[in-house]
Amino acid sequence: MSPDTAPPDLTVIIPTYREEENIGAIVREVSRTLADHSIRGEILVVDDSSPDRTIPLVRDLERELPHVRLVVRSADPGLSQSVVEGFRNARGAVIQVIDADFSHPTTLIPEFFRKIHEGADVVIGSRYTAGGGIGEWPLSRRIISLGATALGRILFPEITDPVSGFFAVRREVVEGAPLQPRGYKILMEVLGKGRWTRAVEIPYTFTNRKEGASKLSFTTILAYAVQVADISAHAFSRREGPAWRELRKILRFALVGLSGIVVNTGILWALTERAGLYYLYSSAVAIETSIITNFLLNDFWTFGGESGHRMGRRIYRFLSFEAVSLGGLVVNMAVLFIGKEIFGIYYLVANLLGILAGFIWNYLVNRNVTWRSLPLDDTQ
Ligand SMILES: Nc1nc2c(ncn2[C@@H]2O[C@H](COP(=O)(O)OP(=O)(O)OP(=O)(O)O)[C@@H](O)[C@H]2O)c(=O)[nH]1
Ligand SMILES: [Mg+2]
Repeated sequence: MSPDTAPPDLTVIIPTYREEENIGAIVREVSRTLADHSIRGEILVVDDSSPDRTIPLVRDLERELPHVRLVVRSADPGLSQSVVEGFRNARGAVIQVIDADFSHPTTLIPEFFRKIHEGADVVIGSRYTAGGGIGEWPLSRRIISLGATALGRILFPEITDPVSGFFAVRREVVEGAPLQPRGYKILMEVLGKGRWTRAVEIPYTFTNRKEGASKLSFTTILAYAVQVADISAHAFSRREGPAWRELRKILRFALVGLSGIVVNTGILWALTERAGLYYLYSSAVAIETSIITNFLLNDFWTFGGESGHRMGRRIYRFLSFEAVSLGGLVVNMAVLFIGKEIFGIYYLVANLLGILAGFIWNYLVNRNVTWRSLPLDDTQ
């Protein structure tokens, strides 16, 4: 392509490593989809020096199709690194990322493109929203995928598939963003460090690759956990953006919980020592009072800052909070019991684990039920 031609409207990045069986067919299929919808697009294949025939095959395609380009990388191999290299080389105003192995339906690309034009900054192909799905995955892969998704959803609760490999962004989202690509979960990095406000999801069903084996390993999972921690630290230091708004809720919720301990202890002491009440009666009053003060602080402070939709009236939120707190008590005691009786952990230590589990329970259920906000978009 000569440098003086107008830039394309869309860049489709296809990262590849050893994709000789798929690359020709996928490039042609994407190409046809773009032509069918009159989208002026380019296809950017980013390859990590595959030792198979991927590179010569794409070279042939480059000669045959003017809108196909190949970038060959020779250092620091990796899927995320390759996608970021693609971002740097992309000329389109909209950037789409898609796997080479037909896991992602190319026919949806025009819909991604349209959503960006309708105002979305990020469009995510989701396996976990209504209408989406995964193929025949073995149980272990299902569990790992769900775990990774759950971890990601702590920071981006409204996004059902924050680790999807099938997504599109407006170019400004990633341009100049301090991305630190590693591992497989480039979308998390984009959501954590890119500039965006509006994300939209499109359901799709993941199709298994026919050739080759999955590369998922323990190190992949570890790298992902490190990435989530890094994104959290980034959000914390910037104090802006969607991930920061979530982190702030978690921190506030924790502070409110600590204040509840003070209220609980104070009332227990006062009623027992000053009012001469039997300590278990004092405790009942102390617990309920701290639940009420926690609720009020969370309702006005932790979850009160934004104008998002909330479940019904305050009284319903309060009843929900009570029920969730009761559940938290059960979780706390169950972990204490299992830790002590089954794993033989010293009971005070087991109780700390119980408190942590109870906190996670309380936060997640209250965040997503008691103070649930509306879904991101009207598409679901
Ligand atoms: N450039 C580059 N591309 C990669 C690398 N690893 C994977 N890819 C490509 O990234 C896409 C997704 O990789 P897959 O191996 O299909 O990952 P997956 O879908 O999680 O696993 P399976 O399909 O089960 O193997 C494919 O297009 C791969 O060719 C890499 O290290 N560098
Ligand atoms: Mg795949």
